[in-house]
Amino acid sequence: MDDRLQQLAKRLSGATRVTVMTGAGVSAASGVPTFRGPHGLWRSFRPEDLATPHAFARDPRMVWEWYDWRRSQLAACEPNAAHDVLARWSAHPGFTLITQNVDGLHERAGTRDVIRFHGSIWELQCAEECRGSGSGWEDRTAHLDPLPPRCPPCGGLAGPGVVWFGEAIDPAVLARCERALACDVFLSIGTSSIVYPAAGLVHAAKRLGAFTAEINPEATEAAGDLNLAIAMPAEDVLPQILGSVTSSCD
Ligand code: BJW
Repeated sequence: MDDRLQQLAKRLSGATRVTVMTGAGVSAASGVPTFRGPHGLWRSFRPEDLATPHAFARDPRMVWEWYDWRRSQLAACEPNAAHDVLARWSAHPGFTLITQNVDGLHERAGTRDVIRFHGSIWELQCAEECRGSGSGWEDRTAHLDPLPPRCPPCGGLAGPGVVWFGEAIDPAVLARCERALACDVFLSIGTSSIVYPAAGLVHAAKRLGAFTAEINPEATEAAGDLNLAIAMPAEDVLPQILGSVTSSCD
C-alpha cells in the first residue's frame, strides 16, 4: 500500500470519531457529472441561470427542466465502491457522513444518518404559501408531471429541495455538522472545496484538533492547509482502507 494510504489507515484505526465530507467527485465513478472541471455541469450551464432563487423566480419552468433532466440521469446511476465503503463505515458509532451531494447515492448504498448539506434533488418544497413551514416531500419519479410541479396542500409552485447560491444552510444541518467537527479524523473527499460554508468545515475541524486529509485526484487549494492529501480517485482509495474504520469506531 502507498505510504500516504498507510498513514491515513493508521490514523483511522486509532480514531474514535471520524467525520467524512463528500462532494461531487465521490459520485463521478457512478456516471454523475461534477460541477467544475473539464466535463463539469458549470461548463455547459451558468449557475446564475439555474441554481439561484432569482433564476427560479424568473423562469421556474426552465430551472425545473434542468433538474428534471438531472433526475432522469441520476435514476439510471448506481452507487460505486466509494459509496459502498462509506456505507460500511456508517454502521460504526462515532462515524458521521456529511455530503454536499444532492444525488441520494449515499443513502442508496445504505449509509445511515447522512447529513445533506445542500439538500436532496429527490425532495420538493413549496415555493409559495406553505414555504417556511419546513415541510418538504419526497418524489422519486424520474420525470415529473406536471412541470413545474405543484405543492399538494396549497397548489402553489414547488421547487427542488436543494440549496442554491445565496440561500442559507438549514440551521439544524449546521448544528449537526458542528457536533461532528469534534472528531479525531476529518476526511474531505471529492470536493473542489470552493463552495462555502461547506468548504470551511475541514479547516474548522483542524482548528479543533482533528487530523485532516483530502482524497481527490486533483489537489485542491485547501490541500496545503491539511495534514495529508491523497491524489487518487475515491473509488480506488477507499476500498484499500476499508478495514481501518471497522476496527476503530466500535
Ligand atoms: C474526484 C473524482 C474521483 C473528480 N474521486 N474526487 C465565502 C467566500 C466566498 C463566497 C462565499 C462565502 N460564503 C458564502 C459564499 C457564497 C457562495 C459560495 O461559496 N460561492 C463560491 C462559489 C465562491 N455560497 C453560498 O451561496 C451558500 N450559501 C450561503 O453562503 O448562504 C449565506 C446566507 C446566510 C444567511 C441568509 C442567506 C444566505 C450556498 C451554496 C449552495 C451551493 N449549491 C450547489 C447546487 C446544489 C443544487 C444542485 O445540485 O443543483 O451545490 S452549487 C454546487 O457546488 C453544489 C455542490 O454541492 C457544490 C460543491 O461542489 P463540489 O461537490 O465540490 O463539486 P465540484 O465539481 O466543484 O468538485 C468535484 C471535485 O471532485 C473536483 O475537485 C474533482 O477533482 C474531484 N473528483 N473525480 C475523488 N473519482
